[in-house]
Amino acid sequence: MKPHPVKSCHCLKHSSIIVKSTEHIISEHTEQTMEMEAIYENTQDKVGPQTPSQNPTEAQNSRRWFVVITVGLGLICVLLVIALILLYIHQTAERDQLKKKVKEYNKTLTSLKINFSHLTDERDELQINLKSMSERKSELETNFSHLTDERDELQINLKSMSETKSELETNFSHLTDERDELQINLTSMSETKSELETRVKNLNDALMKSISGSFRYFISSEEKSWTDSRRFCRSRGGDLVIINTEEEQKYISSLVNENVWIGLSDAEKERNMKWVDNTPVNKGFWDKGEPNDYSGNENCVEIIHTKPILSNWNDFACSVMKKWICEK
Ligand SMILES: [Ca+2]
Ligand SMILES: [Ca+2]
Ligand SMILES: [Ca+2]
Repeated sequence: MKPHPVKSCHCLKHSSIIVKSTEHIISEHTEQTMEMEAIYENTQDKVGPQTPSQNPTEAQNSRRWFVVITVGLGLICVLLVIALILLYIHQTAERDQLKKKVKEYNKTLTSLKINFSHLTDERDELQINLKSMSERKSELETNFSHLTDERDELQINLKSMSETKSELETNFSHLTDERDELQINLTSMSETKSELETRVKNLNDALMKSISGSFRYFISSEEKSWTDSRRFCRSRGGDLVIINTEEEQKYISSLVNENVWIGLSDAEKERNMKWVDNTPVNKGFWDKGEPNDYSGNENCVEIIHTKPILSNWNDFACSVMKKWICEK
């Protein structure tokens, strides 16, 4: 707070007026005194040395005036002192008030300094934060740039993959068409194969029928038990095939593409294999481990077409349906 200059000036102005008034009174009194002295001197000059015959009334009046003036001057001095004391008291109070205000100003100033220090610290902290945020911003901008580059690269890759996908889809479509075409061809070829197999079978049957009166070997196209197979061959003037030599074994093996019955069995006596003409087996072409009479129920012999041509015989259950070969 600033001191109150108007009030102070006002007080000083009053004091100055009082002093001036006092000076004026003193000045008037002095002039009056000087005038009286002059009158007194003139009187002395005119009258000469005072004599007892001087007018006592005038002397008494002069003394009375002197006393009055003196008393007035004394009163004025007393008033002046009182005014000075009051002025002193007033100024002292003002000074104390000003001191108090100065103290408050100092306190306020100290508080402002502290606040300023805090604000400075906060400003420094904010500057540090601003710097950190600027660095963070730069970092984020860099990351954003990298991400943008990666996004562009990914977009390029995506475009390339889309093109590849389209190309693959086109190829897939072509392959699908080719597959469908191949399936159609396969179906057609399967039908052709079935038709050709049927024709071959028919031709084989027709051939066998045409030579049934003088055939050497007959391979059936149907399946029967060993006994029924043999009955079929005998009904046509022959019997189930008898393999007498290795050459005949090779030839018969080359004719078949399925398992077939041959004219060999031990049905009459176990482990006494005999051909259908009751001749014993001179040389067998047995599969490994055969004949084994598995489960005690294998008395008729078959050729297994998947086995080697010189070791493909196997004894088997006679009731099983198989194709057969007749010999005449
Ligand atoms: Ca033979
Ligand atoms: Ca047997
Ligand atoms: Ca067997």
